[in-house]
Parts: sequence; structure tokens; C-alpha cells
Amino acid sequence: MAERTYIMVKPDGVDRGLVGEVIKRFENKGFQLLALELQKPSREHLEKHYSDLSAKPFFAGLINYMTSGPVVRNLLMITYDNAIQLRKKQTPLEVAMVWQGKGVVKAGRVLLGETNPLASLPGTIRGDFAIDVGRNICHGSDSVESAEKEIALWFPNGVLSHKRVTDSLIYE
Ligand code: IDP
Ligand code: MG
Repeated sequence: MAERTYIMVKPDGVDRGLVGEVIKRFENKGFQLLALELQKPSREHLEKHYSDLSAKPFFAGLINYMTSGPVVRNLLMITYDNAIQLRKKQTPLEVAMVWQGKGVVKAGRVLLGETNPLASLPGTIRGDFAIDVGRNICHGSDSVESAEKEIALWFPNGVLSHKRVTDSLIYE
């Protein structure tokens, strides 16, 4: 199977309107978008996603960051006397994506930049748009193996696979 990676725009990146910037850079490079979804992950889901980091001192802060988000009003029900009940809830919004292409795991990390945005060069996503490590706006898988694990976690119903017409213009 062709190499795939899991790329995610974190809640700060979604709120700041940087989803298009992230997509643009992967598209410009020539990688192929296989899946894209705006998700509202639970705290448990994010703890699973970052389970490798659960012993780190910043883990609690990381999960708080990843579960931060706008206050969303959910219409719950219309009761018998027509009173409308609203539930206000802080809801994290993550944009989950799968990208495919030759060397996409490593190249994706290059497009993202260093974990610490201050150490990231201009031209990278974190280098161009972020400052603090705990607000670094995007995620990218660090190996082919973790990519496949993360894709299964965020897209449990699977991901389409299709051959692009443009592949012959991008690959020799
Ligand atoms: P990565 O996102 O570049 O792969 P990881 O080491 O996997 O970096 O860490 C996951 C996320 O945890 C980072 O993107 C960042 O948001 C956060 N993080 C990593 N190290 C620190 C730290 O030292 N302090 C606060 N947050 C951190
Ligand atoms: Mg990582």
C-alpha cells in the first residue's frame, strides 16, 4: 500500500482559521488527500491518541489544550410546553486528515516544522504561524507504523483509496 500519514489541525489552528493553510501546503507539494473530517473528539479519544506521552509532565496540559474549544450550543429537546432546552458545552474541534504519497510521513513532518515553533524555520507551518510548543496548531505522525495506528483511531470506518490522474505528472 502507498505510504499514508495522519495530519491533524489542532483546536487552536481550527479556531485561528489555519485549516486551509495546512491543506494548501500538502496539496502544493503534490500529496494526495484521502480523508478529511471536522471531528469533536472526547478526552478519552485524545488520551488514546497521545498514550505514548502519558508519563510526560506536560501530558495533562496537552490534553487540556487538545480538548479546548469554542462553546457550542446543542439543541437538546423541545419539551411538552415548548420550552427549548439548550446545553452549552465547550467542544474541541479538530480537523482530521489522511494524506498519501511517496515519503509522506517524513516529508509531512518537514512541512509541519519542529515540535517547538520557535525552533521552526519560516516556510514551515509551525515556523510561520506559531510560537509556543503547547499551541503548535498541527499534528503529524512520526512513523509509518504510528500513522497507520492513528488513521485507524481517527477513521475507524476506513479511508478511500483512489488513483489520481495527476500521479503521472508528479511521479516519474
Ligand atoms: P510532535 O507533535 O512534534 O510529534 P510530540 O513530542 O509527539 O511532538 O508531542 C506532542 C505534542 O505535545 C506537541 O505537538 C506539543 O503540542 C506538546 N508538547 C510536546 N512537548 C511539550 C513540552 O515540552 N511542553 C508542552 N507541550 C509539549
Ligand atoms: Mg508526536
